[in-house]
Amino acid sequence: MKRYQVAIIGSGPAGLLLGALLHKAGIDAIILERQSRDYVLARIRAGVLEQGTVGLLHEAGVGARVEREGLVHGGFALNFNGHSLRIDLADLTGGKTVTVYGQTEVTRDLMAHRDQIGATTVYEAKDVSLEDFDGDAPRVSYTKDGQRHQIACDFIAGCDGFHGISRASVPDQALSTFERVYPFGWLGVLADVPPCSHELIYAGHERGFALCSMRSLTRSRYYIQCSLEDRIDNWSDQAFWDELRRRLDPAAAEAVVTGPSIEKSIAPLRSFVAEPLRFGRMFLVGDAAHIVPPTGAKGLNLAASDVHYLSQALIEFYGEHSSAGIDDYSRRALARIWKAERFSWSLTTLLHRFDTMTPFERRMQDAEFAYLQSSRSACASVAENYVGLPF
Ligand code: FAS
Ligand code: PHB
Repeated sequence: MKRYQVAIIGSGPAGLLLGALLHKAGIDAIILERQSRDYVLARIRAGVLEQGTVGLLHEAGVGARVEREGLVHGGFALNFNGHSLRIDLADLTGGKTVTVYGQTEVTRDLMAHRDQIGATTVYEAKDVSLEDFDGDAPRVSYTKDGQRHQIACDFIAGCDGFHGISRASVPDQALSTFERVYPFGWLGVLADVPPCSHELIYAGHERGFALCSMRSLTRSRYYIQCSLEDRIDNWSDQAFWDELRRRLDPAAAEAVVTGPSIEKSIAPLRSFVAEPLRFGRMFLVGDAAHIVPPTGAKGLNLAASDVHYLSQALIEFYGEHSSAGIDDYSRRALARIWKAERFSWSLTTLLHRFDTMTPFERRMQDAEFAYLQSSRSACASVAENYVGLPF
């Protein structure tokens, strides 16, 4: 039976980044991924990286392209019923910024790096199962090209996302979960048109939320809040562009350049946390452990901070023969996870239209925005969360 020090389940950003950081420390890890490489790369997801995430890519030796091609943003705009408020990130956080660089590109860079270092990744690994992870000799089995394989390892990193096998392998009684499912989704469109603004615009409008983002100066990413019953077939490109413009302030609406969509998808929104994040020799990382509504641009960045904590803990275990880090992983990661959950939930509550909102709750949205308009401290709170709280 083949043996690896760490078996990583999932070749998304969490699994790939963990593999890169462990390799750099001389720790041998295999990645088992259910889908094909191309399937993983075809997913259009996050677009904003915190400085800490960019720092981890550099630490892993994968920072060159994001440095070259990433768009550094010093602020973003909040639009609320026609009023616009710029959150000056750099000014409010003593110079911190975010980098606009698609998750697809992060994944592409990490996959290319893994190829260069010759580390083992098994794509299209089917029916992965985790065995004896609550003992001292965990094993992972999977089927590849019809052949069943089994590997031995010291640790399992469950980086397999919200619908993965890792969290599902934990007995119900050993896990506590906390969830809020939002009564709406986001309809996202990717188009090769220049962005309508040089910075992101988060718009709260009585017709619903809208977000103007980008992937480059020639490729834009837009979202509008939609109902959970909506289907992408209900939305022609023209219908999307018209609705987007209705939800933006006049200047931004005027600046929107339309064009054919190259991707169109609807994502549900949920807040979710599983506790704890460690079960014997198995750890939950990234979306396997938590989900945030994308309003705060935290999903990918939270996966990165989990990886930071777990890679440090495993490096300490192998390098210093100390289990202090792995014993503390769950507590440390959850402390930052819950703060990001709070920020993502609060921004989602401020900017979206909830059919169930009472007139009082609608006034609370108005008052929250009015407070932001009148208070540097309130804006500083949004800014320090948006750029990413310290690891
Ligand atoms: P991922 O889900 O990316 O990766 C998990 C991997 O595990 C996948 O490749 C999957 O195929 C694999 N896997 C699953 N089950 C397996 C099994 N049994 N065996 C082997 N492999 C298995 N975040 C933002 O910050 N901003 C956004 O705008 C944003 N938009 C999103 C839109 C959508 C539709 C979704 C679903 C998420 C979005 N996110 C966004 C969050 C997203 O970016 C995640 O936070 C990020 O992908 C987390 O990375 P991972 O934890 O690696 O999980
Ligand atoms: C994106 O560009 O996909 C994006 C940016 C910021 C968010 C969510 C999504 O908050």
